[in-house]
Amino acid sequence: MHFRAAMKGALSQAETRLLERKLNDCETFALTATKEGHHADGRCRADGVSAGSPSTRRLLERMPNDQLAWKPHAKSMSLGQLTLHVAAAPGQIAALIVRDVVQAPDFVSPPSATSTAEAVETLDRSLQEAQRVLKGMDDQTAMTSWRLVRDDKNLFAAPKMAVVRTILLNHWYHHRGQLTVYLRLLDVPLPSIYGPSALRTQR
Ligand code: NI
Repeated sequence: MHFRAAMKGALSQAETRLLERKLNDCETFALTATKEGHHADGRCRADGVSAGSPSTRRLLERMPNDQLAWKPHAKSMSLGQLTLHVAAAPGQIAALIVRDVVQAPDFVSPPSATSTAEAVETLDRSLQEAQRVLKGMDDQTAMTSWRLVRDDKNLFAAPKMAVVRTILLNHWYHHRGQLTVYLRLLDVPLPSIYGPSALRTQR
């Protein structure tokens, strides 16, 4: 609440309403996940995805088609690779969560988006898939164990609910933040995500 009060003085009314809505989305999800544990229903889990989707779509729409190969560092993903990863991740990870045991993928040279339009279409399909999976996941299933293995060796195990929170949602938000830095370095005007960007008038 102190955070809300502090932010209110610095924002316009419209921006305050947007921030309130985002905070409410996040708090609803976080409180249900932590206080009620297994009583979190599939709809709430899916809300975690839908809360982030309009701002992610606005971001992807701004990816410049002529900079797909650009990268901020030799070891970084290219803009096209990062954009496609942000677009595809929710659906791909949801598809993995449906299963109980998953073979670890090889994390080598991720594919690149070939255009802004492809990235946005991929995001739309990916979010539909993630929401379909999460809405259909009942509480009992959400608390069952999910395992990542390589051959017969366990690499990671956690309740499916925790995998949704960390690998599906937190990981997605992490890469979206990374993408905002790429676009900033390329001088692309950024949309508002959690409050106004530095270029309020160019949203
Ligand atoms: Ni990733």
